[in-house]
Amino acid sequence: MTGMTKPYVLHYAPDNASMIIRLALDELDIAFDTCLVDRAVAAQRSKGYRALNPAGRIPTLETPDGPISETGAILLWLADRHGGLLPDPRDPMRAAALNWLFFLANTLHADAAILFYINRYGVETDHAAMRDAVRARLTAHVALIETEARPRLTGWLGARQPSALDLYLAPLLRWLQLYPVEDRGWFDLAAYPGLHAMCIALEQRQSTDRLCIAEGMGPHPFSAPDYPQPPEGSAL
Ligand SMILES: N[C@@H](CCC(=O)N[C@@H](CS)C(=O)NCC(=O)O)C(=O)O
Repeated sequence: MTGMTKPYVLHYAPDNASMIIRLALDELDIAFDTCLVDRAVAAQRSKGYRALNPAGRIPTLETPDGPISETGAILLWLADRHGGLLPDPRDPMRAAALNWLFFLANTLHADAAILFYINRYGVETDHAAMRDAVRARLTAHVALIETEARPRLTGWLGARQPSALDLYLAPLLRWLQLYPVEDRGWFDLAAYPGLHAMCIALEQRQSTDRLCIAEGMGPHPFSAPDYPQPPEGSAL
């Protein structure tokens, strides 16, 4: 019905972690509204936004149960509420899926954020060494996902129907190829054939097509990404 507010509102910025939640909502066929967080004016730190998410990070999803932030938590909540994105609590695959979901959230994503926001970590004279160390950590994390997680996650990583793990991982792999802008090119997705194939498979989904239109991304946002040209807002 026109004019009615939808129960879900995704606070987003183009090419930010909110794209993971956009994909998840779309894959679950859940109607949602979006509200741009204008990073050009640091709206993520505004009083209004912090009332929803005191940490001042993107995304936040407004739900009938209140606002939720933290990408992994939102994915888990959506899976529990709507099904499909993760194995059910009694499914034997649940253990491995949660293991690697938390690895994505608190290890791969967290370390990637150090590279993306290095100016927030210590003095500039230390940054070159830090970058090298973080790149080595990220390489090891991705290699572990390729060699250890994939075989343990049959049906839940790179399967025909994308899971929360695919939807979280593909954007992370995108960003490793693009950000920080001055560091582009160090990360080679083709070195991880299973993850490369997972990215290509996700690019066949209509959810990815709709994401690319909404956030101004090119035709291969995960396997051969380029910087977005969003219709509104800015990625950085
Ligand atoms: N732990 C948070 C991190 C989210 C995050 O890093 N968001 C970035 C955009 S991708 C952000 O808010 N950046 C703006 C800022 O830190 O000021 C999560 O998992 O959702």
